[in-house]
Amino acid sequence: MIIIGERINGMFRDIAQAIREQNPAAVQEWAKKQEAMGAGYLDLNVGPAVSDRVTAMKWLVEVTQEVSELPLCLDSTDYDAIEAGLELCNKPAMINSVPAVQEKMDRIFTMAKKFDSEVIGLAMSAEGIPKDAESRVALAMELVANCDAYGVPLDKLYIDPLVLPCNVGQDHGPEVFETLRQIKLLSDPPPKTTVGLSNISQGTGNRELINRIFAVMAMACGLDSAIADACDEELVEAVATGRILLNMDIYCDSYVDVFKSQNL
Ligand code: THG
Repeated sequence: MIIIGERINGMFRDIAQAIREQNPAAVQEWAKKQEAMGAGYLDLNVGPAVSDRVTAMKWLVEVTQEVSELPLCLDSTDYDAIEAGLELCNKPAMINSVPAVQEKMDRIFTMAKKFDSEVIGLAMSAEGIPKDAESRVALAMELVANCDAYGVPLDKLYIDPLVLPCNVGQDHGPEVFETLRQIKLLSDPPPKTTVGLSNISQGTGNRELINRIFAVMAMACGLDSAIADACDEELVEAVATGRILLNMDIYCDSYVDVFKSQNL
């Protein structure tokens, strides 16, 4: 499983302040730290408090690329901000995200084709997030069909079944695992999968423990990547170990260090 580092997000106070003051220090520090811990991508999200999201996203892309070569995952519901960010990316990036809503898929898959981007597709419609796996998989199928119709290779599509905090949506957990299993049967090649891992523990105690256990359970159901806390040492160790047990990496005594050095 690939970790998409979640920390450059204006939801965190230090990043919100960095954007406000146009001071790159905190952004660049987190970029380097997450890369050193083995993150394979860096999620960039300007956060909820920014008025000019286009300018803020462009700035995040620029200052992040000054210190890291990792591919970026541009995280916004503002597609103008995503497009402006993609113009500046030095290498193909990931678009985060698009729901199964036709006019949004039209714009995002056109953009993905133009910029050779990967795309995170959300298992939600204009009506919201369904609970049962069957409905989530049906929305995933719409995303697959549109991805294909716009000529974007299916292995560039990541389906996110959408994870809710377990203290409010506990009954969604098994549906998310079942959705992950079924997504791999949708097409050949199948789409990849991702989740916002830290969502599962928002507002709970034992956050790191819940994140870690959810991650390895989801890996066993076919989870390919997660937007997650790359700086949580024990999470990284759990993911590296999961990769060994799923025979995705070859065992050696130093496999955790090898995982961190690879930015898979
Ligand atoms: N799917 C996709 N993209 C996503 C999400 C998703 N992007 C955003 C989010 N969800 C994933 N990223 C985070 C980042 C931080 C937290 C949760 C998810 C988090 N933050 C602390 C909190 O809310 O308690 C903030 C604490 C602080 O302010 O210091 O948990 O699901 N495709």
